[in-house]
Amino acid sequence: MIRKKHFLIVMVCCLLSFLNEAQENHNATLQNIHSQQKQSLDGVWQIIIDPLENGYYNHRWMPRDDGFFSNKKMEKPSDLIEYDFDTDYQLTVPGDWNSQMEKLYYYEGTIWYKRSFDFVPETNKNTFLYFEAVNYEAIVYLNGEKLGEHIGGFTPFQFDVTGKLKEKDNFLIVKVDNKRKREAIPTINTDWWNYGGITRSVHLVSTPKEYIQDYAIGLSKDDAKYIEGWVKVANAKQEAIVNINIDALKVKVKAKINNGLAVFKTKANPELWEPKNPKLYPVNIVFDKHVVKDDIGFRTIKTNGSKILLNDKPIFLKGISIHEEAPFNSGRVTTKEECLVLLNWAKELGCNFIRLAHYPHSEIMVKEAEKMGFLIWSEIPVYWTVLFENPDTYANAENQLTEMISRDKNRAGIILWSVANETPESASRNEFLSKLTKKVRALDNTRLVTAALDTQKGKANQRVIEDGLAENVDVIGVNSYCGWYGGSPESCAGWEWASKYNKPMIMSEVGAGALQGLHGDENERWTEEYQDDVYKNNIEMMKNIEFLAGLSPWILIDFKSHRRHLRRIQNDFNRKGLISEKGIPKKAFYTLQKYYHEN
Ligand code: GCB
Repeated sequence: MIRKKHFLIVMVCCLLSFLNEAQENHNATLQNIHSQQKQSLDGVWQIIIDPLENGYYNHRWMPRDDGFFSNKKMEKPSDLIEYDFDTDYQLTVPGDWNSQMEKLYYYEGTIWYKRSFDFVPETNKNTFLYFEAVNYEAIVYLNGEKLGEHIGGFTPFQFDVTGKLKEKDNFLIVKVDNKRKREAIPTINTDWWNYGGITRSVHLVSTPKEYIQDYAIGLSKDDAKYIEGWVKVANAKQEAIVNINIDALKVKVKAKINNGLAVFKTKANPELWEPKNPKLYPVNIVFDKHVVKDDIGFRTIKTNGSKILLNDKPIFLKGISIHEEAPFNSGRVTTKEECLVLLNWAKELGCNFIRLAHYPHSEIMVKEAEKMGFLIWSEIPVYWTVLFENPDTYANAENQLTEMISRDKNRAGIILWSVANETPESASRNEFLSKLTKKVRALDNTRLVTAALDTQKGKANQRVIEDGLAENVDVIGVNSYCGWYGGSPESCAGWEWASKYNKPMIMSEVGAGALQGLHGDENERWTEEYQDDVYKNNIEMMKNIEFLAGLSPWILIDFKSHRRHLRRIQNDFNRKGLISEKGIPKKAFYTLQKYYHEN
């Protein structure tokens, strides 16, 4: 028999640290689609490469009403239709186009994707078309009708297609455009490959008519004896009940819906999630016929002076930065196996922390990392010199931030939301980024806010962290390339750091380039010995930074970048990886590993 106390629900809406996002984010996509009834639209798609966008614009540069989305076919021999998806090229989804077809290696522009499919409609169900990510702009059409658009290459979006699907021969057409734009997020200039395409999976997700749309569940920030959260139910009757069951903790909550939202707070005594014991509890959220299952970890994350506290205990973050670059073949990561290869290398290195740079990685990457006990830094691509004065640029950044937090808010592994990387100081930048930090707190005040800064001032071997944004973040990320972009490697050990802020600092980037297999003198750039020397000296430097709470050197593996032209060494790769793109560790890998194992 279930004892009465387990039904105890404390309705303290306004005090709940978890409630904010439910109120702030009205357009949230379905939470945790991987636990829902779905049909995959992955596989081979027909494509048309359209650099002039004449599938969209006519010769007067006006949008056509008979664009490629109408999927016209010749009916009689005299017809003039200058495209045909079904006899054109093909690409696999998920996947970037640059690494699937030689002629698309450098391509930036529009490609039209088409996929036909059958569907078995069920009465009393809703259907959503869900894209895990498309880089960068997507315009989506179903059976010739425009469903909508999405901007931003790394976060999910969906359309309600209930009642719009036929049993046979539906055709879905997506115009994907990865042209870089000055006002975009990221902007024109980045140090990674602009992989275009439907880079992550596409699904049709079915839910009951009254369905669980979203939820946030975690340990109470202010009182770790409680689990609290909210469940958002679409089309629910007022005062209907949502059940939240965590059997292993004997938690059985019945929460009443008020204006679509069921808020709860209940006593519980979970084993706390931490890197050495990444305990996740199966949680069942039940509303009428709709059941969503998740595995949720419970922990708190805070700062105290220059310390980061996990479950109220100081923790030093032994990290590594990771791009979403596939091991062995490069290109975008598309499978769980590839995620696991990257994560296992980080484990082997001795990490308890990963910085997922420079944009939100896939949901599967985050979930696998959490299962393996990694603390995670997740960020949006507000990178270098974006147009800080432009309100549309801000709106775009805020939207990507909201979508990132919305998708991953139930992941105990994520402890840091980062709003930017290496942005140049100015009044407009400070305003832009402090607005973003406020937005993070409004959406989720249970985690820490950070940004990777490169604003250090100082002469000779003195470095002072001084940045208008530092006041606004909880944790200061510092990117510093002593021994590579400035200073000789041996000078780094003698660098002394000071901070104007009583806050933790993470050395969010530090590193040097080396071509795996190239050996020589430690003064010779690009050799493994040079890179190793930079690591050794920077480690000595970091040992003397009292307010250092962790590091995430740059970077786990060599990755493709349009900025890296030195053919004999770089061959389009940024060579700062500790592991080559073929999976072979360089000397510095073992140096960092030794440091992590000894500390
Ligand atoms: C940085 C950037 C990172 C680059 C790296 C480099 O500071 O944050 O995206 O890849 O330097 O290798 O120059």
